[in-house]
Order: sequence, then C-alpha cells, then structure tokens
Amino acid sequence: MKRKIVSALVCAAMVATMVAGCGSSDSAATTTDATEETTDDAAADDAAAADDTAASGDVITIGFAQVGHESDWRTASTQSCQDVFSTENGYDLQFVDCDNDSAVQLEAVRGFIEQDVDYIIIDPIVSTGWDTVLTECEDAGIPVIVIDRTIDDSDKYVSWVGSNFNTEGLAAGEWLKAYAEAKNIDELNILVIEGSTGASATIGRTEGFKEIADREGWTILDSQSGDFTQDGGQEVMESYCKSYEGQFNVVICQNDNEAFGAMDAMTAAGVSYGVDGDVILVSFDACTAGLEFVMSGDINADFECNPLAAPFVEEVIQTIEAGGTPEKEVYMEEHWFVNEDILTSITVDGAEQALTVVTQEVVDAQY
Ligand code: GZL
Repeated sequence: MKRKIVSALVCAAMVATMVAGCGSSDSAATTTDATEETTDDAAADDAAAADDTAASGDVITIGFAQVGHESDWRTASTQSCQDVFSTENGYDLQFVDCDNDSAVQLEAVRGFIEQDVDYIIIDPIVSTGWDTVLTECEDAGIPVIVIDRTIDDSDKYVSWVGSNFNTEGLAAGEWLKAYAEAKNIDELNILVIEGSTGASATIGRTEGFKEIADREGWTILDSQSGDFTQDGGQEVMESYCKSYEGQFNVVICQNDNEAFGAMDAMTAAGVSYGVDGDVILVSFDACTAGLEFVMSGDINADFECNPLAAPFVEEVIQTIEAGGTPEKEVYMEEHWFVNEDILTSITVDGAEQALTVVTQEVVDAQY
C-alpha cells in the first residue's frame, strides 16, 4: 500500500500530537543514551520532519499487530495508538487485534508485508518465534517497532518502547517486605496469579518478585496463569481458596483484571482482603479501575505499567523520516501506588523510588 497524498494541514497536526506528550498519567519515556536530546529538542526535530512529510504530501501507512483485548491496560494501549496514528495526523493505521493468538499475530505481520506498509508495530504476545518473520520484514525494507512486551529471539527491529517488567516485580517484592515489617507481619505465605504464559511481562514480573521472595525466605505456595483476564483471575483464585484454605495471607495478581476476578472469588469464599482484610492484595498495571480499588483499600498496592507508548513510537517514526537513527530502547516512566501512607518510598535495585498514595485526583489523572 503506497503512501497517498494529503494536505499540509493534516500533517501539521502531527506536531500538536508530539508536543502534547503522552497524556493524563504525566508519564514520560527515558532512553538508554545519556547524550539523548531533550524532549523539546526531539519534538522540534520531529516537527521539522512533519513539515517535510507535509511538503511531500505523504500519508504514512502503519500496520499494528496488537496482542488482543484482554484487559483495561490493553484497551488503553490500543486507544493510545489509534489517537496518535489517526488520519488527521497523517497516518493510515491498519490495526489487527490478534486475540491473544500467536499464529494470528504472525499472519497479521505477513499481511502487512503484503500490503507494503511503511512501518510495522508489534506488541508480541509471546517473546519467542519472531526471527523468521522479522527477517521477512527486513528483506521487504519495512522498519519494525516493538512496543510493550519484548522479543527475545531476534533484534531485527529498529526500536522497542516499553516497561521494565523485572523492575516492576522487584518493586512489588521490596514494597511487600517493607509493608510486612511496618505491620509486624512475620510470616508471608503467598499465592501468585501469573499473566499469560510466555509473555515477557509475566516472565519479568515473576522473576523480579521471586528474587525478593527467595532473598527474604518467603513461601510461594503456588503460581498459576490467569492469562491477564478477569475470568482467569477468578478461576485461579476459586481453586486457590479451596486448595489453600486458611494457609495464605498474600495474593499477587500480575494485572488489575486478574485482581478484579480474584476479589470476586475471595469474597464468595468468605476470605477478607485489602487494607482491613486477612489477605494482602497486590496488583500490576494501575489502570483507573485498579486505582479506584487501591483508594477503597481493597487492593493494598498497584505497580504501574504505562500503556501510553504511542507518542514515543511516533517520535521513533519521525526520527526515521528525518533520516535519523532512533534509540533502540525507550523505557516508559512508571509509578507505584498504595492505599496507606505508612511508607513514603522503597529501594529497588539500589535506587529510592517514591510511593504514591491514591487520592481521587490521582485516579482522575490515570490512563
Ligand atoms: C504489560 C502488558 C500486559 C498488562 C496486562 O506490559 O503486556 O498485558 O500487564 C496486559 O494487563 O494484558
């Protein structure tokens, strides 16, 4: 699909999008290169590139192979891309919801190659099995940008924009250690509801949290996948309430939708959870609905994973359009949210990181 002619006004809108930054959660991205331009410089360069695109009158066609529609986080991620890569902003976005099916995702990417799009964005359902199709993209001269989850068996992509999932897991572990000490809880018996099997978000959060659990001598009674869905979280938690009745005092859910399901299951089983309950409930993503449950005290702590990558992906594309070389890795900034103010910060990998007590203002500002 070759580029089409558009008015200069349409592409100028791209400038407004880039300068506006990443939206309500005031997140930003950091690159791995300390000599990187400031955001303002980059936006100015990108604005110049947008002008050039406007002058050339081209629409940029993008193929986006999205994981699916399994969670509130995913919905926000999709919306971020659709908002940025809109017709008004000078793009033609070919979007495929791969419904958590890796075969469908590989087929979608090959379809984009057939369509001869200008760029391909992939949020990889699983982190392996990618080198062959990425080689096909490279042979077709189509740059690939990976967002969110990582591809671990190939580096044939121009940039990755996402989160450090291992750090998220470490942060949850360090918070739990400090929280238990503050609450004089001596013994932690933990149940984990993992995300989708093979997803780098699952792998990173599991490994990071387990590193702290092993260091502290905690007992992880069980760790099963809830597939990042509310139904999955409820199903696993129902099983846990039967198999581990009276044995656990911590539940770690690797995303908010699993936590919503786990809450329903524990309520049905007569298990109390949250700030005033018998079970400490920890979640990841920190979507708006998740933060509402942190504010109510049902969820003790929620570790953010920022879904608003699209503005930073656009900067990658505009850098390439301007003849530049984008950063290989762009990390999203994230926050750790809690209900109680008994702790103000935690130390993760030697770095002090602030804890944010959730108020209505915090909820209203979230993605
Ligand atoms: C993490 C992302 C995960 C979210 C889930 O970056 O891939 O997938 O944590 C989503 O909500 O389903």
